[in-house]
Amino acid sequence: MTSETRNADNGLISRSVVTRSGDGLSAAKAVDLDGDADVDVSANTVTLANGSVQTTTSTYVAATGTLQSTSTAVVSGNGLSTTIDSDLNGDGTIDRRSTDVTILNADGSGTRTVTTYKGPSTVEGKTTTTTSGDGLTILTVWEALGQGVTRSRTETVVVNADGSTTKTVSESECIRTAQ
Ligand SMILES: [Ca+2]
Ligand SMILES: [Ca+2]
Repeated sequence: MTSETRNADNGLISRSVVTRSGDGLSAAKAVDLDGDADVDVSANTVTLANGSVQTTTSTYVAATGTLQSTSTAVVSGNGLSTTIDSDLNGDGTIDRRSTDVTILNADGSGTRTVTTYKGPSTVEGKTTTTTSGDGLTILTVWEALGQGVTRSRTETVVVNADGSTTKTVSESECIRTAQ
């Protein structure tokens, strides 16, 4: 499927081409942002054997067509886990990684953990949000692991007898000395 934007003189402004595989498990999108027929952004989506969906987005230098950056996102089949690997300078080495994982418990409570990395494996920061089964208590903990700072925030909502609600927020910060 091709979609184009043209100016009043019918000159090409931009073009986007989407190609899907016959089995529907993969799709490729190529976008020419400036109408010069060179692809500036491409996105390839493929469904992996375990049901996860992987999308690789690449940007290209307009003048030379060389690879500028790549970002690969993998979303689990149930949607509860996302990993994004970014190669910011197109040299094939991952510069940033982030993961976003949600665990749902039988009682309705859940924990979502978002972790950012420098490079593929050095943890930079982590945010953990725990929500109670009734949804009335939310605990958020921030860890800046490189700096040894942890901050937390607890939000509790109480439903009063007259139907009104009272929300209590408490925050704390703990600065650890470097080990
Ligand atoms: Ca172009
Ligand atoms: Ca890189």
